Amino acid sequence: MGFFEKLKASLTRTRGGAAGKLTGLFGRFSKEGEQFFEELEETLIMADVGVNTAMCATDDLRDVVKRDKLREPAEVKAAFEKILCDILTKNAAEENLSGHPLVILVIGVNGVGKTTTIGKLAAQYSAQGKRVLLCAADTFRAAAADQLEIWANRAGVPLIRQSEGSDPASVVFDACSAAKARGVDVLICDTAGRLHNKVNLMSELAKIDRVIARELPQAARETLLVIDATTGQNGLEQAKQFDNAAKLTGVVLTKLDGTAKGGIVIAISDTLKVPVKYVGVGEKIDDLMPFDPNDFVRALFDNGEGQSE
Ligand SMILES: Nc1nc2c(ncn2[C@@H]2O[C@H](COP(=O)(O)OP(=O)(O)O)[C@@H](O)[C@H]2O)c(=O)[nH]1
Ligand SMILES: [Mg+2]
Repeated sequence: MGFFEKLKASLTRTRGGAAGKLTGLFGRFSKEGEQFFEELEETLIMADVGVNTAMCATDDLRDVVKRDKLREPAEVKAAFEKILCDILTKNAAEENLSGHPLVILVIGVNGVGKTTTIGKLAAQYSAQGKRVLLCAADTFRAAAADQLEIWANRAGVPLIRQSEGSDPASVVFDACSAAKARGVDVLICDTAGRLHNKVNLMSELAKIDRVIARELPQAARETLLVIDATTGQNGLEQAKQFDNAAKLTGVVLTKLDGTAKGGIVIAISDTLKVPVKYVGVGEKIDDLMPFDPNDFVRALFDNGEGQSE
């Protein structure tokens, strides 16, 4: 299955899924006037789009419908698809990934899928012929490095680790040295997800950041925040903490296969102002896909029964 099919499968899995509801709603546009907009806002909130974003998107549609005198459900739907696409693409930051090597720092709370995502990314870069190195900077539990090692083996790439409880920045230092010595193209660092103390989190990430900047000054840098789609608005709240602690370049939204409410993608883009770069749609090594806003919006409105209501 491709990105679109997998996404569609998850968004339409339940009868109450976001996709089916939205499509049905647009079919009733002309008959219901203002009530349509209220229902739209409600449906978006229920689909995890978030109150603010849902309100703004609905207001935008109201304006466009009025300005362009739209009457046909298909026109209104197309206008709304464009509004959602704009939200998803407006934060596509200027990429500056020209340096070498590429160093990807992967952050996020426990259990969201960081280690799994790193394994998937490693496999993708490796398949592109890049020399990949993984760094187990989640030193909080020995099991974390063990789990990353399993993924390193699956992806067929090497791993740098130290003993449990060692300083994460020191593992990153080792990994940077190894990256230089071995001519690595992509270094991906796993980090601990505990969030008990924001000051700790910030100082730990800052320290790791300084080590990378000093050891690999020519590196292109990427900091990916991993968010579990099934945690909805809670996940978004946690994400804001990480957004304050590190300069994010992108979001990976995992477990999209586990929710019928795809709206969280829109909430993230609109709230965090960073692009969603990848989505996880399963636990297997090839279950990570680059995020495509147009495909996503199309999947959100495709109820799997063609254009029927
Ligand atoms: N269904 C599904 N499960 C996922 C996905 N990504 C990760 N997981 C699962 O989520 C759990 C936690 O993943 P892990 O990588 O250990 O999270 P970490 O604590 O952030 O490193 C594991 O059971 C993974 O198999 C995904 O895209 N879909
Ligand atoms: Mg982990």
